[in-house]
Amino acid sequence: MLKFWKKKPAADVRPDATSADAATQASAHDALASAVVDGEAISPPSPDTQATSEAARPAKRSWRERLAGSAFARGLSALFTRHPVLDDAFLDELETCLITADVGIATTTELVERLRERVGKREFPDANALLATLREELVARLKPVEKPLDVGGHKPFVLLMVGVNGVGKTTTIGKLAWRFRKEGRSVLLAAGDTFRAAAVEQLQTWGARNDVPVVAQGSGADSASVIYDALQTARSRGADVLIADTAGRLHTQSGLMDELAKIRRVLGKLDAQAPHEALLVIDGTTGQNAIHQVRQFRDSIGASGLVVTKLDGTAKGGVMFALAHEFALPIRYVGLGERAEDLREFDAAAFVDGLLPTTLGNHA
Ligand SMILES: Nc1nc2c(ncn2[C@@H]2O[C@H](COP(=O)(O)OP(=O)(O)OP(=O)(O)O)[C@@H](O)[C@H]2O)c(=O)[nH]1
Ligand SMILES: [Mg+2]
Repeated sequence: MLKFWKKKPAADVRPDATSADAATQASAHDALASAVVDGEAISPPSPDTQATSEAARPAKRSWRERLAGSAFARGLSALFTRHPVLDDAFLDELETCLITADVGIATTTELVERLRERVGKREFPDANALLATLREELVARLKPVEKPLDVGGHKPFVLLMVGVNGVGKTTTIGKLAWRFRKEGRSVLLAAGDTFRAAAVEQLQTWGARNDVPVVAQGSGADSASVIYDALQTARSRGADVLIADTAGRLHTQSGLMDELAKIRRVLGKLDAQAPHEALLVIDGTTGQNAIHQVRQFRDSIGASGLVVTKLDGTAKGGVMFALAHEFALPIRYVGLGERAEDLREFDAAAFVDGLLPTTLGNHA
């Protein structure tokens, strides 16, 4: 039986949620003798400044634009261009392409075998039909982890950022601060990376850029105490969201992993449910090692959601499928570049469309 699939247009988009009305005002500052709070008040962005800065920004880049350079996208594009006929050689090369892109053996084998069976039954009249099916199959594997984060359920909603060194935790906090402010939420940041003075400054720069206060103490301070103080401040000021930075740590360093457990314990004294989300940041260029990182951080500190960064760079892209296959953890956001608007809510269809070639020409 022949089946025809209509290829959907490449969906780039899910417009960013925009402002609800904003709310919170700074109120009495509570007793935080040792903490420094940068920034005066927690207030929504002024509509004027927002409009001007929006107008000055270049247009938001599409998922395809950002993902086209990945080994996955280039591999698939080359594959469909080179193979006019859907035969075993095509499927073998597809298999290699998926494995090389870090999709993982289990998912790749399952996916290619399903396609092989259908090619055998001559279900695909042409490469376009197979491409459409491949798209559906890939989207289906990512859909279960496409679960946007709702920060509206608690006030303040406490987000704890964790991950190994250099994956993009602090940058992602800056991007999230921008996003939440744009949604009209009041935000407070906690400089919980007390290892390096530069880490505090980096967070303060993002805070200043987004007009968001930062609670910090000197470097060398106890991370849990900074974050505890920040939660007290967030409560007293009626902030909507508190985002806490932490130092990068290897998942194998048990002492440092204990520090995260301590942060959790200490926060729990103020709010038994805090942190409401422990976001594990994964560098998309890491490949299969990402699986070990997620397992360790999930088991030791109960990471509840993922952010996969740097998918715009040399990332192969396939790690998203490996993560979705291995864990049921929601992928909340993906980093498609270094600018604030390059952090996107994860959208399975937009991601897959960004990886697949648009047109195949006249393959038959
Ligand atoms: N291309 C690209 N670069 C990113 C992305 N996210 C973060 N980066 C870059 O990655 C580098 C490290 O980012 P940080 O935010 O400092 O990483 P970190 O996890 O806080 O690092 P430590 O605090 O040292 O553990 C910076 O140069 C960021 O600009 C992304 O989505 N795409
Ligand atoms: Mg950092």
